[in-house]
Amino acid sequence: MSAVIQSIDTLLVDLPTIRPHQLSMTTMACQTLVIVRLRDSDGIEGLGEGTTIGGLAYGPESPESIKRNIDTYLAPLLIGQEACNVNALRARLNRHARGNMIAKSALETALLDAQGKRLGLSVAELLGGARQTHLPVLWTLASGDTQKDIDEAELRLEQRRHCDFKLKIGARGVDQDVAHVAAIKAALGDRASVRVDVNQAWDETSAVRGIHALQEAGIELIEQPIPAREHAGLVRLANRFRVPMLADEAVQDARDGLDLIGAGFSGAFALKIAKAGGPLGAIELGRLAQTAGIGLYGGTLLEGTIGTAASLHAWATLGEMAWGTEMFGPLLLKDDIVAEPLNFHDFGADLPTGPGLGVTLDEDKLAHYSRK
Ligand code: MUC
Ligand code: MG
Repeated sequence: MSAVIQSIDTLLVDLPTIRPHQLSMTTMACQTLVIVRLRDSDGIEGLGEGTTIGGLAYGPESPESIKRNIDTYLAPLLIGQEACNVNALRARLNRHARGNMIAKSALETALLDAQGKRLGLSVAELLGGARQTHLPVLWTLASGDTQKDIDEAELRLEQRRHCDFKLKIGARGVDQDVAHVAAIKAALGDRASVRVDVNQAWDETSAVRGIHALQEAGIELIEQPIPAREHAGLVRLANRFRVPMLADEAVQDARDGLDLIGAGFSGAFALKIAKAGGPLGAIELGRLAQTAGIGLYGGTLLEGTIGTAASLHAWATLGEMAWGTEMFGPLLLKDDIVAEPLNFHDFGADLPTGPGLGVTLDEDKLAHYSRK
């Protein structure tokens, strides 16, 4: 079987969110998807997607830089190459281009989608096989208003859509944030697991004060309380508190994972295809964590359906994750660009069935939401 990569097109797709999504670094009213359409000489098309949060608010790649860097540098490295060997193509991208992990993730997703379609296998099957077909999915409460967040959580519980909630904090003072989180936990009680994501907003002293109060309030997991590069501080916090720490921005890929494990970190790692340059790198980090006894969490960079499906296929190969997943991205968006949305029910999402990602585009919607 052989095919050559013929063309790679990228599109910026702007989709409004269902409500403002308030995070420590920005408030989102819209999400921009960078959609990749890769076509091979045998007529097969692979789909990929890259997203970030709030332009340059979250990290060094913006939707516009992802598109430009794929168009100018990364696509030319792939065009004309044999399409079937994703490992070799991934190595080629990494050899010739540094960083740009979200752009690489979008391309790797498209390569896997195309190869799965070619072989008649789902991406999870291509990656060795799924160990779960319905994955737990939490919901993020980030309206910025305590009562609205409680009402939203009650609705999600009633719909049996989510029973785990992550609260985005760090935009306000520590005491205000703690009061907000404690009020939500008190309202939901034992009916829901409540976790927080500080998105690097605290220094270590504030973190000690904040985490102590959050632990007392019954919060179950503390995500990235301090800046990404402060590995030693994160290890100190993990050793100091009973409530576990979840490393997110601190652990991009297996290299970071090894550093944290070597420094004595205990707790959990958030895997994201966008951080690790695609599903293969995220699985490498996942396997390392499993070997070291670190809990797993399937993370999102608020991808739409294509990136979310790619992540679900990757997480499914890892077996049960101690902290479930947050693959709710498509539910935060007012509309979708795929023909059949993912199926969210009973506190989780079904793994789409193949071939490839198991996702097809709605061409009218894609045209409607694409940036002109
Ligand atoms: C992050 O930092 O975890 C995940 C959920 C959400 O609302 O933002 C993301 C990114
Ligand atoms: Mg996070």
